[in-house]
Amino acid sequence: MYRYSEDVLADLERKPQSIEDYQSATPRWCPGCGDNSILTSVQRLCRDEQIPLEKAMFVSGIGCSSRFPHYMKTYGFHSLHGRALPIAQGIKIRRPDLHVFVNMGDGDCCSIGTAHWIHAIRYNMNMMAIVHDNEIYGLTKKQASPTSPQGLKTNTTPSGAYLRPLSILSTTLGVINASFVANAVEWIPDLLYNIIKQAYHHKGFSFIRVLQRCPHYLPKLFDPMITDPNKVLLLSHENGLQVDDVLKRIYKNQEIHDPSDLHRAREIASMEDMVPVGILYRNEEIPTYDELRQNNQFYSAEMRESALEKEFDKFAIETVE
Ligand SMILES: Cc1ncc(C[n+]2csc(CCOP(=O)(O)OP(=O)(O)O)c2C)c(N)n1
Ligand code: SF4
Repeated sequence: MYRYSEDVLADLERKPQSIEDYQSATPRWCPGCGDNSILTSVQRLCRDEQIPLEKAMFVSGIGCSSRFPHYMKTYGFHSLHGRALPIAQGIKIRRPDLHVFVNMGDGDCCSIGTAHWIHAIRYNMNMMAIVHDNEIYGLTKKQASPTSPQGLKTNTTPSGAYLRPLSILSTTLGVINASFVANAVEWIPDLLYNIIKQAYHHKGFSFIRVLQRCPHYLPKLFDPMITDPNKVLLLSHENGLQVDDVLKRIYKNQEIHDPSDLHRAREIASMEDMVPVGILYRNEEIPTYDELRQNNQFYSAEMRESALEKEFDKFAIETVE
C-alpha cells in the first residue's frame, strides 16, 4: 500500500494560520521597546508565508532581545550568550527542512559572539539572522556594547565610551561569502517587514541589522533619526526594496541602489550622517554551505560508502573455526 509522507498528511489537517497562532507568551519587554516591533514583523511574515509552526525554529543567545523564541509558538532555543549562530547552524545541518531564524542583541553578536558572526557569514547557510541593535547591553543594565556611540555614558564607561563604534554593516560586508546584508529601523515597520520578507526568500545567509530603541536605558538616542526624516536614506531598486509613494514623500533622501553593487554597498555602510534603510547587498550566486556539502567534490558517493564499510568492518565479529 502507498505510504504517504507525514508532511502530506499534516498538510491535509492544516487550517490557515493567523498571527495569533504564532503568538505565545505575552512579551515582557519594557513599554515602547523596539523588540516588540521586530516581533510583530516576524509574526506577520510567518502568517503571510503560512510557515508551519512545526517547521520554524527560532534560536537566540542571551539578552532582552534573546527572549524572542519565548514569544513564538514554534520551536525555539534560548541558548547561551553569543552562541546562537553555531547552535542554529547545527540545527540547520541536521534538519535542513526547518526555517531557521536567529535573533541576537548587538552585544550577543558583536562582542562575545564575534567569531561565530564572522564564520556564519562565511558558511552562508540558508537561514535568517536579525541583530537587534540598541547600541547598549539592555539585559545587564546599560553597559557599553561595541556599537555604543563614542562618548556615551554607560555603567561601564561613566565618563563616556572611549572607542568609535564598530560598524556592523561594514564588517559584515567585508567578510568573504556575504550574500544578503540589509539595514532596517524598527520605527518604520512597513520597510522592516519588507526587508524581512526579502531576507526570508533569499537563498543563503540573510543578515539584517535593525536599529532598535531601548527607551528604558537610552530613551532619546535615536530621536534625531526619528524626528528628522532627512537623516534616513531610502535604498530602493527593482531587485531590492520597493518603497511606496507615501514613504517616498516622507523620506526625501532616496537612492536607487542595485544590491549587486558591493563597492557602493560598502560606501553606503560607512556613511555617518544618515542611516540607510534597505538591502545593501544581495548575491545568490554564492554557494551555500549546505550545497557545497551535498555536492561534495572531494569524495564521490562510492568513496564515502567504502569508507563507511571499512569503519563498520572494525566492529564485525569474526568466527574462528
Ligand atoms: C558567557 C556570558 N557572559 C556574560 C553574560 C551576561 N550577559 C547577559 S546578556 C548580556 C548582554 C546583553 O546585551 P545585548 O546582547 O546587546 O542584548 P540586549 O539585552 O540589549 O537585547 C550579558 C553581558 C552571560 N549571560 N553569559
Ligand atoms: S531594557 Fe531596553 S532593550 Fe531591554 S526590554 Fe527594556 S527597553 Fe527593551
